[in-house]
Amino acid sequence: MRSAPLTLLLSAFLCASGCSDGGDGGGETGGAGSTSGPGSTTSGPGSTTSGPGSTTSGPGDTTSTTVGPTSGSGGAGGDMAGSGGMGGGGGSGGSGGADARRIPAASASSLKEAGSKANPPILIGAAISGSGLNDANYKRVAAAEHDYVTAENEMKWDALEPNPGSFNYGAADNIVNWATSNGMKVKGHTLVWHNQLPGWVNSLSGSTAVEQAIRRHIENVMGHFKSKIKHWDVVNEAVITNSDTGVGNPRMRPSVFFNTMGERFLDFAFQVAREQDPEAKLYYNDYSIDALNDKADFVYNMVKGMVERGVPIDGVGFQMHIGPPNNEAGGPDVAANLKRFSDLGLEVLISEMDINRCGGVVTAEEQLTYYHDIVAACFALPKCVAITFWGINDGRSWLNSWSGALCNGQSSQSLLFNDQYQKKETYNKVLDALLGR
Ligand code: 9MR
Repeated sequence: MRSAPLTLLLSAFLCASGCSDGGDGGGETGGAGSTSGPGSTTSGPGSTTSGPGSTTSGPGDTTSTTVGPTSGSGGAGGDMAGSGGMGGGGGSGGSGGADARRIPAASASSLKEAGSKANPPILIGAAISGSGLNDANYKRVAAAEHDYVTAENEMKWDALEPNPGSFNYGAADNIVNWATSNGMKVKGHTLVWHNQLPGWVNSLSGSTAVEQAIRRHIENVMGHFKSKIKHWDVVNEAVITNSDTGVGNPRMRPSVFFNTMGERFLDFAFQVAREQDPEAKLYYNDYSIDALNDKADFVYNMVKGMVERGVPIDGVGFQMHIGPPNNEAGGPDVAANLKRFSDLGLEVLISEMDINRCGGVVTAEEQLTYYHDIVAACFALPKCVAITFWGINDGRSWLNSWSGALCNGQSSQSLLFNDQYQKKETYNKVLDALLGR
């Protein structure tokens, strides 16, 4: 891995006023290997032949909000901004336009304070698990430092609709109610994903049955949470490459959705979501698209096509799982990559960040550099509206037991707090970046 902190910082700022697209990244050919992503137990054997293309149209409420710091009270895109609007700043935020910068707070004693006082504000999130909420220290740190929540597993299809048309909201409600009672916003994760699907969905045959299942699921789930959740990961991880690092032969991922409906399942899901809630922010979310590589290029073109067709997509989540089994993005490419998506008029989000130290692939020094510089790259873009970390403390990280993450039960040391919930040096680097230091 190459680290170039100065270059990245410069690049992040220069890119805020214009970087070229492209770059094909990568270079290595991916292994032939399995294409399982961070979580792919599924997908049919399916062909990788492309689907029948995309019909589209769409009621396209393309209110897609271009954000800009000049929007007076709005901040980063309508409801994305904290309830405080422009946070402590109160100013107009500069001259506006695509090249406008975010102005950092002068000081802050928590991550969420740094985020909410920036102008425009930026949400600071964490993946929250139901089991974590049984731990008082976990809850204390989560609420003190974050103002945005993603349920780690409790809002996936298998959890919410284990049998056709039969919905279980108990575990998800617990997290959502805890978040809202602590003044935190919630992002629903995730409506249409090949993984953590109940068996009955994978057994559906024919595009009509799959369309009906998608529609019922989205309408019911978004309807249930309508008053509390205004941000949704509508489609998750629809693209694969030969390697989970985002390199080699990018293509649509075989799944019950793609295999029956073709690529138009994406447009369809976003259109149904928009019909269900005209005000919600609707996101596409994926891993190993963090820097300039084969997968990021493919997703860029896919999303660009959706925007051009008027599909109601509001933004893209860059999961930012850095280190095994995912990409090792850490350089200036992250800034350039986020910038090109933002230039499509979309919001961008860092949606699941962690940096895995297992296997020694990422050194301690590189981890600190990456935490700082990647957060700084997002912060430099007014349309980067949220940064979510995938967990609170190292001891509970999904990576510790994930095959491919090289941890084998040891701590991935991947997050901002240690097992005693003390702040790590990684925390200080993130706070520095949020304060423009
Ligand atoms: O962190 C989640 C872990 O507990 C689950 O076992 C896993 C199963 O797929 O999903 C993890 O979260 C994933 C997220 O929902 C989507 N992006 C990749 C995340 C890490 O695998």
